[in-house]
Amino acid sequence: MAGGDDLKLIGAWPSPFVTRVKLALSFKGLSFENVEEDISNKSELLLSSNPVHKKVPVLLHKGKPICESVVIVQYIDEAFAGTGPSLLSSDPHERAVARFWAAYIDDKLVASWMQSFRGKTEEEKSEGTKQMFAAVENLEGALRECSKGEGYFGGESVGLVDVSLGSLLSWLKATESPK
Ligand SMILES: N[C@@H](CCC(=O)N[C@@H](CS)C(=O)NCC(=O)O)C(=O)O
Repeated sequence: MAGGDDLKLIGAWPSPFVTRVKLALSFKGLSFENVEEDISNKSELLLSSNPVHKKVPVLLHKGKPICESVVIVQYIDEAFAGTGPSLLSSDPHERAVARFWAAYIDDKLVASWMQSFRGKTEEEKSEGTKQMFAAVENLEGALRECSKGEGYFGGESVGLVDVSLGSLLSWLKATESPK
């Protein structure tokens, strides 16, 4: 594995956003030091590395912090372009489409999903659920188009959108209705 001491990930294991970064590091075959954060008692390292949002994940590369999971995944792909598979296409249009859907996942799917269980009223929750299903439908259409009949949003190999969406599987399990 490449990377070694140069990469330190400030994370918290239940976070799907942290999982995104772990998936990207793993697909690229990069080793890293995992720094588990207590988000109810944030460390000085987290606060000084991400003073704007004060959230995990933060990746430290040679001591320099990079924040926001989707930004970090793209950084990993660029900074370690010669290592492992590419998570973004070499084609600018395909890259733009992947970034569009990665943003859609956070702005529409994650936001409505959170509303479906954190909404203040039953109406707010059910509106969240409705919007979440609409987002899933749009993503299914996008998968059909982007995958070109192969298994992934990235075509025949895993890419930014697969990593962004795949990281949410733990949440899916956790929020599934009991049978
Ligand atoms: N948009 C951010 C979201 C990160 C995020 O929400 N992290 C949560 C853990 S799942 C966090 O650090 N929460 C601490 C807080 O809100 O104070 C990303 O993609 O990295």
